[in-house]
Amino acid sequence: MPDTYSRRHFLKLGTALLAGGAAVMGDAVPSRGMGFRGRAEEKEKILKGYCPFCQVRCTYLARIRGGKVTSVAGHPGNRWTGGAMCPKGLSILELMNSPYRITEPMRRLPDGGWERISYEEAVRTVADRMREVLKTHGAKAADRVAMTMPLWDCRESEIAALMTLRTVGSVHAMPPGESCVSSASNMLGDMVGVNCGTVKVHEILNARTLVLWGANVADLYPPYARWLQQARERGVKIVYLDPRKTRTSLLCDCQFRPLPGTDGALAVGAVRHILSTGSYDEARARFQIDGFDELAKDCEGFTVDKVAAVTGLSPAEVLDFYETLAASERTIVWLGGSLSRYTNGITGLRAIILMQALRDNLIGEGRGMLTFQSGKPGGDEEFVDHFFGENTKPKMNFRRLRNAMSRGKIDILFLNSSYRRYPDSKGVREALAKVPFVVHCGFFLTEESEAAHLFIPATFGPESQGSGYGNEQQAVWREQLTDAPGSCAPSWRFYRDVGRLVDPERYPDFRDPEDMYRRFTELVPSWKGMTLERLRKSPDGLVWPLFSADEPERTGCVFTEGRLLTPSGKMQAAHRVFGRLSDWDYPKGSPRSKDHKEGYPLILIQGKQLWHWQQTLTNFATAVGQFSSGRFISLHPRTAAELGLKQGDKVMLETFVGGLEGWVDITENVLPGTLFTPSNLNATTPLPENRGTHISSILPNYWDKISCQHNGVGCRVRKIG
Ligand SMILES: Nc1nc2c(c(=O)[nH]1)N[C@H]1C(S)=C(S)[C@@H](COP(=O)(O)OP(=O)(O)OC[C@H]3O[C@@H](n4cnc5c(=O)[nH]c(N)nc54)[C@H](O)[C@@H]3O)O[C@H]1N2
Ligand SMILES: Nc1nc2c(c(=O)[nH]1)N[C@H]1C(S)=C(S)[C@@H](COP(=O)(O)OP(=O)(O)OC[C@H]3O[C@@H](n4cnc5c(=O)[nH]c(N)nc54)[C@H](O)[C@@H]3O)O[C@H]1N2
Ligand code: SF4
Ligand SMILES: [Mo]
Repeated sequence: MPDTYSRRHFLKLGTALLAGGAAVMGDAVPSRGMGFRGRAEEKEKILKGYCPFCQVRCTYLARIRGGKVTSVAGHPGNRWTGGAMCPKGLSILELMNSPYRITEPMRRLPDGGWERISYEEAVRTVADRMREVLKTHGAKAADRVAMTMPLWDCRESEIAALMTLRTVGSVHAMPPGESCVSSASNMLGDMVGVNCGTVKVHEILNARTLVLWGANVADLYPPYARWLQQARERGVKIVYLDPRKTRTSLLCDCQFRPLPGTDGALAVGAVRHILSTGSYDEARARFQIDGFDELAKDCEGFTVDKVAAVTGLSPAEVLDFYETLAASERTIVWLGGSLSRYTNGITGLRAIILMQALRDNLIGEGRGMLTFQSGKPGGDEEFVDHFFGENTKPKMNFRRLRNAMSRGKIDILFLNSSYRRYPDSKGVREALAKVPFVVHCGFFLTEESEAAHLFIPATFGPESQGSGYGNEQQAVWREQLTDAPGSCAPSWRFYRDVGRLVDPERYPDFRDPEDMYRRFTELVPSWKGMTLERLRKSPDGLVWPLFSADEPERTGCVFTEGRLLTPSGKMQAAHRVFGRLSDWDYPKGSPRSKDHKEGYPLILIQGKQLWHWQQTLTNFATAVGQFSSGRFISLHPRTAAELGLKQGDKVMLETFVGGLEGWVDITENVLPGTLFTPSNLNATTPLPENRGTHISSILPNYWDKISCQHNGVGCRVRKIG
């Protein structure tokens, strides 16, 4: 057994790296040995920043000469990434300098064309429009203005935008979470009292078993693959649950491949197995779980045979999985985003968390849960309320906003994201067409700009300073590396300028993100110790919260008092709204569910690829586009044979909502009866390898009680051409 990886050792390492990092950090310093002997003002500078894309939040060191960024490389002092960055993040230089980038604001003309306008005019147009809505609707204006939010370039942009909405009283900002992992974060919040990971990634080195539950770490968080490698070297058993073989499969000791959307049954069966074999401490379980007495009854139907029939695993495999869990003293479960992408996801997630609680795997070393997002650091609401007064209004979710748009009840929509992130994106597009004023902040001509009346060119991360946050609950700081081209404006500036025009009395006149950040640390207690000085020095940021400047970071288990962080210190086995384990059923629209549609026998999964970031940006970069294979549709050899399809056949992939074209890729990486296709392609990129009808256009508008869903629906494939 590996000896316990000491937290002290980890902290020491972190501090050493931090000290090393500080030598190059702080103010810009000239780099050595570059072989140039330019004038003093042309000296090369090295500045620090972080990648604006995924939640790993890789920090980097960038070289700048003559005001231009010449290179970006992962920060070697980053304890979470080990100095790595993935190709998506590195494509930022190409994206910044892309010839396809739109760098001036544009207004839609009556004939459908665009007219270039100045930044000042764009800001004035938006502010006038907001004042008009206020004049016409008074207090009701609040429900006529809404916003979709991206994973912003920095937190200050996000806060600035929230405040702009508040100038008309609106709180209707749609976070990406609704189409991301909010089922997982809500279940964790409800059951253990924190809406994100309960440990940091390094804790997996202290576990005996690591379960990657739909967590395709190697493709989705490449810099974390090294943690899996290290864990394996230390003898941690890595078990991967994914219907698909991926790059992560190579890093694991074993993989189980349940049919898509059936993990919940497997997890409820695990709870049953633990209870029926007595492999738990009853006194402790009763202490931690409210409703413990009903649990056995709730999962009694989920016998090994039943679970095997549902998941498509053999009874021996199901038992093997359960016995691995029962034999493990310390288990960490890493929840993949895909668990949140099925209408039955919340029940499965509840069962996984209960399974961890029963085996006493939530509190203490080598135990806990990791997720595929960072959780939201507190303080935004406090901060915004400080200027605009306390908000008591409930927020719409996107499902309601979509209805409101369709009924002509929304006058202004700030579209700061793709609309293709929501299922039934064609329906979303139709709803958008009913909004008289859509403002899109973006970078390229996309489906979103086609839907907009005003286009505001935004800046890429390195073109402005600001703070961000990541998976390890770490906040990071980025310096501005270079000026943005043309009239591109960072979102914090655009929203500040609009907000100041609409409501100069209340909207704070902050100068830049640094100014806002400093005010934030003064106002929000949990951020008091997260001083900008400390943040700037650190090579990988600071783990929140820090209530004072001399407090050390907390990188261990979040349950420091030995109890859960829910108000009662306990978790509920069942929930009034989210249901109980006995509610588990196939996901909506699945060929196996009661409400399935005839004629769509295959199960569809779609997902992300290593070299692409979400729906939009990297589709415009050749550096990553070169790895793209367009709209391929992976089918198992048996399924392909049954359908009479050959490798490379051109096919139509159809759900009951619609169809799109692709080509057949025959591979055992997918299960018989299922198919996989990538989620990133879009229709307007000039790069043919990334061009295609977006997958959300054929996904039904399904939601669970929390979020919208992307996977598991029935589909069919037929040959064309
Ligand atoms: N390369 C890349 N990495 C990213 C992103 C990106 O756009 N590109 N986005 C980031 C963001 S915002 C997020 S939220 C995360 C999360 O991203 P995820 O939502 O987790 O990513 P997916 O690729 O949709 O799914 C991950 C894996 O789940 C598997 N899967 C599908 N259905 C099931 C199922 O029923 N059961 C099980 N056990 N597994 C299933 C898929 O085969 C796939 O390998 O990724 C982050 N990382
Ligand atoms: N079918 C399908 N749909 C999915 C997923 C999937 O796997 N499959 N994954 C889901 C997940 S996990 C997520 S997180 C979402 C992500 O969905 P989105 O948030 O829509 O992701 P992107 O495509 O990255 O959106 C990029 C756009 O956001 C805007 N933007 C980016 N940064 C800024 C900024 O700083 N300021 C402003 N004003 N605008 C900015 C730009 O217009 C840019 O073009 O998609 C979800 N939707
Ligand atoms: S892993 Fe995530 S944060 Fe790191 S470079 Fe890639 S996209 Fe950026
Ligand atoms: Mo996401």
